[in-house]
Amino acid sequence: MSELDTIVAIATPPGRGAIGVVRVSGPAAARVAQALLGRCPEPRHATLATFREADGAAIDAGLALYFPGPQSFTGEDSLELQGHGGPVVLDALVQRCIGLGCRAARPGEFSERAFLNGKIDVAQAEGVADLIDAASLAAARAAVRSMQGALSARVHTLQAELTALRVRVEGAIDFPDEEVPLIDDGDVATRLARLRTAVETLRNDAHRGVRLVEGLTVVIAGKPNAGKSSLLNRLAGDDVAIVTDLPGTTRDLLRHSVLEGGVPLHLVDTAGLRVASDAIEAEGIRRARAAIARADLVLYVVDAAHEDPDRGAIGAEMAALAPGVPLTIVLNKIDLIGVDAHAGMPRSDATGAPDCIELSARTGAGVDRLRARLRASAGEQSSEASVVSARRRHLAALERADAHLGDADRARRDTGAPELVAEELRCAQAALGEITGEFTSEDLLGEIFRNFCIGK
Ligand SMILES: Nc1nc2c(ncn2[C@@H]2O[C@H](COP(=O)(O)OP(=O)(O)OP(=O)(O)O)[C@@H](O)[C@H]2O)c(=O)[nH]1
Ligand SMILES: [Mg+2]
Repeated sequence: MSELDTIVAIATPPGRGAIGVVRVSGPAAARVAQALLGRCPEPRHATLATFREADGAAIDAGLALYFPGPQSFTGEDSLELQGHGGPVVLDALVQRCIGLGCRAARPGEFSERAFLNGKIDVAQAEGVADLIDAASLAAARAAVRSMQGALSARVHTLQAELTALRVRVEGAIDFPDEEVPLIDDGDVATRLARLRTAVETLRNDAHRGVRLVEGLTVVIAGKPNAGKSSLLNRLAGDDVAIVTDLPGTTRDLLRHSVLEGGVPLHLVDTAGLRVASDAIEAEGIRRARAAIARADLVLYVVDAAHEDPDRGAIGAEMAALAPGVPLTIVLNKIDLIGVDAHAGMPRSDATGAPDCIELSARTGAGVDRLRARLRASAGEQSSEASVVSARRRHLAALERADAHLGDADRARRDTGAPELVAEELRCAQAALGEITGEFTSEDLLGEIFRNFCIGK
């Protein structure tokens, strides 16, 4: 890729619309404006103009905006043409720009140039893409925070603390003959502990941000015949799973995704938990337990017509499988026990016990309450101002940074050798740098921007 060519793309979605925007960025932007409009618009002033072919024929008329670099999104000279949003006219405009020496932009190339010119870092560019893709208001809010640099700022704070720590530790390497202990142990230990806590906090917030984009995994668990598959079918609004009155019907994990309040929910139906009667069921139950352990939320279904559940015991059983994962007990089959219009009221008698929703998967009574509960859990984890939109790769980088900090701490304790501690700190800093793109390989950068849309 030549940094010096000029790129062009349609920035509005394909199809017909009131307005269509064509974007040009690169050194030829002013020359393109001159040829296309007869003059280059005054910088940053909306200018009414006719967009013309080489022979003078009008392609369209609309607003033209010229942004001389570096005061533009990409940091380069840029031209924005706001014409009418028809596919033919927009294509004609792009062809005309190509005729004037522009090249059709690759997906994400405008953002990539903004990154290469230091206008935004990679985490911010990803925030822009996440904002465009946001499926809920909460996801959009988190994306705006990342786009405006909230995630990057927190990474920079960690970087600054790491730099200060490295200065101390590396200082000890330079004076190997000193009699004093090489590392002022107490100070380094305190700073390391503080850093690890900060990385952990950011990891938690980033994790919630990832879930906003990727959705929540909701695992439906319980004893055989409780009505788990019936509940999946009810929530899916479709006959997804086999339902029979034979206990042990479901063996495999069955996945189905729905949108609830704009947040994707990945529902997982599981085999009933009991002592297995054969090898197939045993494997099903093993998979059910593994799914529960990875859940973001567990719905534990109980056949209320046949059982008065011990909520404390269920809470303890699920907590052992999936520590810290929220649990809702679903009292199913209330149609059989004549529970009336109060169906679905969350019960809140025993304090500390998991919340409980009464419903009938067969009739649908009370299911709205459950949906409201699911929306709440999807929303409550996201409305806080600390949640930033984040990607798996950010989480992985934070995990690596944390592991290196852990190794640094161990090296400090076990050997006290400043070289070893310094090396781990350097690695931790490099891992953090991947989030903002400081230390990201070109391949990975290409991969990140390729997933953006054209014209962005
Ligand atoms: N009356 C009534 N019957 C229900 C309700 N929900 C499920 N059932 C019945 O209960 C039986 C078991 O339902 P399933 O959905 O297969 O239960 P499951 O928990 O998936 O069972 P396994 O896959 O064997 O673990 C079926 O006969 C269903 O029709 C309900 O709300 N009311
Ligand atoms: Mg089932």
